[in-house]
Amino acid sequence: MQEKGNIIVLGGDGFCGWPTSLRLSNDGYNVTIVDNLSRRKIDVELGCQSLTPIETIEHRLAAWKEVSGKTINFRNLDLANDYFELRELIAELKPQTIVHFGEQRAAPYSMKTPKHKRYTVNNNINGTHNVLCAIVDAGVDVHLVHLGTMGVYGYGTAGMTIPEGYLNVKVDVRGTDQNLEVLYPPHPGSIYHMTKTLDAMLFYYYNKNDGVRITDLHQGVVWGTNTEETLMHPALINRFDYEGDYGTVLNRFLVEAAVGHPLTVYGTGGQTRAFIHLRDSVCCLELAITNPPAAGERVKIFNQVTETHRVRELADLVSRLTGAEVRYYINPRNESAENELLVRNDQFLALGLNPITLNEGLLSEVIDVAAKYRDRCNLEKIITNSRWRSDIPLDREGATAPGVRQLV
Ligand code: NAD
Ligand code: USQ
Repeated sequence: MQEKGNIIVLGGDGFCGWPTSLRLSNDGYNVTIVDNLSRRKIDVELGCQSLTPIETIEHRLAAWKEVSGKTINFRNLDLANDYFELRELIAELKPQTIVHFGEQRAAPYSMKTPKHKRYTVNNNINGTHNVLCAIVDAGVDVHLVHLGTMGVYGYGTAGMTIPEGYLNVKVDVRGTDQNLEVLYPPHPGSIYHMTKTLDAMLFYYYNKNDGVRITDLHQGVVWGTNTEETLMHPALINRFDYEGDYGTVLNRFLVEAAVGHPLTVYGTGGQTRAFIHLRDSVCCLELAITNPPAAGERVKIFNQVTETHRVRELADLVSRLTGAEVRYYINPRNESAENELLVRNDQFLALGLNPITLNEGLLSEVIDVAAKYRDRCNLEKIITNSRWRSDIPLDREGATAPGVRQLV
């Protein structure tokens, strides 16, 4: 395969970053992972590990070399603090692309305590700003591809379809309507989501002032666990979060079903969210990298989603497939109980994305992984102890019907 140039993957040891790093290496890029392994340290803090037994980064990279013959380099740097090392690395490698997964990404973790709120803001905002500042400081023309979130839009759309980043508005200029395109108004629902809306402002500024070429990917909830590459060797296995802070809804339901825990629907389960399978997430990254913005182009924004689902419908689907009991818990979050969600994703479709949609085969694949490692599941860690406000009660019991335990 033809050598394609240098790519730095920030946060390349994580759930989305690891399979993406493997794919880019397979594609012929010379990949360097930068990660401070903070996610592994948070496992220790939470007293809970990935459901799948993940190897050390050194063993992961050795296994990749063994099966693919390719080398992925690794640098242990903290994006939020190791500015000079990061700038030197960018100046030395002159990467064509930097992919930025390196943030604290769990909304419940970001809401646990003031310490966790401050950590999330310091880590994510300083990290993103350091990356942008270092790109300009190093004087390298880099395409920065950032993993953002659908949560920047909020999930209530007043019946309209959410556009890809920019909204057409009409303004009244001395009695005449004029059309304007503005950044979609931010509407974050957690401290974590708020950091992503602030990232967007940093991108806007560095693109306008310094001409940094940036793509911001507004990704939905990722589900699944394997990609072609992570299946190539047992030591390449991807992390699989299921506990109350980092586990995301569909993967949690699939693990809960595998270990015989009731499915944990929050509130009425009327929340509708956008989803994407991990394999499509990796595919979208490849498409974003090979379709960079031109010099002088504004920040490119893609909605990285393939479908939307309502939480209680996902629970019912998993229950039908597995026989698991569905339980309704007092929602620990401050979010709309019921919402519709319509989202555009035309840009990735136009670039050739062939979406993987929810199907029983893929759900069963995740259930099989969950069943294989069920003995590693710490049942005590499934119910979250994080909540959006201190007056929201923690609910460890749940109820068999929506509404029974709702707050009045
Ligand atoms: P993850 O927590 O598994 O991975 C993030 C990685 O970044 C970890 O390996 C962590 O150690 C590293 N990191 C964090 N702060 C760092 C710092 N200061 N310096 C160096 N490394 C640092 O998360 P993920 O699920 O892979 O998510 C990656 C990105 O994708 C995040 O930015 C997240 O917001 C976004 N995203 C994820 C999902 C999802 O469902 N997982 C959905 C939408 C968007
Ligand atoms: N939910 C349940 N039961 C659970 C877990 C979650 O009902 O056991 C509900 C939540 O209340 C929420 C929805 O499911 O309404 C989604 O929650 P989630 O934990 O799956 O996802 P979220 O907190 O939004 O965060 C995840 C990722 C984050 C990413 C975001 C994309 O952790 O990094 O940015 O998905 S999005 O949701 O589109 O904003």
